Amino acid sequence: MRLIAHLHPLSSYCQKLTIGLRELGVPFETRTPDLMDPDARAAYAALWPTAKIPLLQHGERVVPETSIQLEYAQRLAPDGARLIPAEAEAALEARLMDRLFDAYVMTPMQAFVADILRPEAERDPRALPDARATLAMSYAMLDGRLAGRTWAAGDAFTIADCAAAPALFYSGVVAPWPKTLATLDAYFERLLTRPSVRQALAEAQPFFDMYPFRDSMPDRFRRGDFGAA
Ligand SMILES: N[C@@H](CCC(=O)N[C@@H](CS)C(=O)NCC(=O)O)C(=O)O
Repeated sequence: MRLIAHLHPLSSYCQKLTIGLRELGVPFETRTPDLMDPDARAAYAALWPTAKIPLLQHGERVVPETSIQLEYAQRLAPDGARLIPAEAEAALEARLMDRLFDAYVMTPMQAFVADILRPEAERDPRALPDARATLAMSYAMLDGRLAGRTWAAGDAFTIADCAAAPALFYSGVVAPWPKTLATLDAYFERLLTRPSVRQALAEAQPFFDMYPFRDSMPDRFRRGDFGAA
């Protein structure tokens, strides 16, 4: 049965999914819904009411939400590859870090995009200061928690790293972390060496012109230079 991923390569959560699927070695096909077209959007929302991307379809089954999608895909992985460790404590740490990256990096990062796309009169004056404060807290928390680790939850690359790579890629554009957070900075550079991450970013690069903060993006990324593999 084919696994179909509805996605757009520029989207951070879609990158989280494709990074994870490739880490698991699970083959998938992609479809890009045209969410600006009312009929296409209604058809997409009929699959799952939030109409968020990405969405997974596996036969009759519709799987929403990236963390659940990756847990579902793990069941399909050949060779028993895992993104959520089998051992209970390690699994908790991977899930916790996945939640931290989603809730406290992705969410405030998305606030910048939502704000700039909104008509000026509808902008919430608290939105960006709050998002900046959340990111500052998160960066410091993550810098501490990542100490001594290769990947977000320890020695193994997990679901948390799938979340971390696109979250930090885009949050580093809208609100760069201070270079004094050397552990976080080194972790981000390590993520950029991972083939699954590089592939997701390379797939996004042709669409960077659509990204509202493209002018703040480091030149190396705009050029599609994601560092030494
Ligand atoms: N919690 C969701 C978040 C998905 C999400 O926020 N997707 C964004 C793209 S990165 C989206 O669909 N934005 C379009 C919209 O909200 O209409 C998940 O993990 O799948």
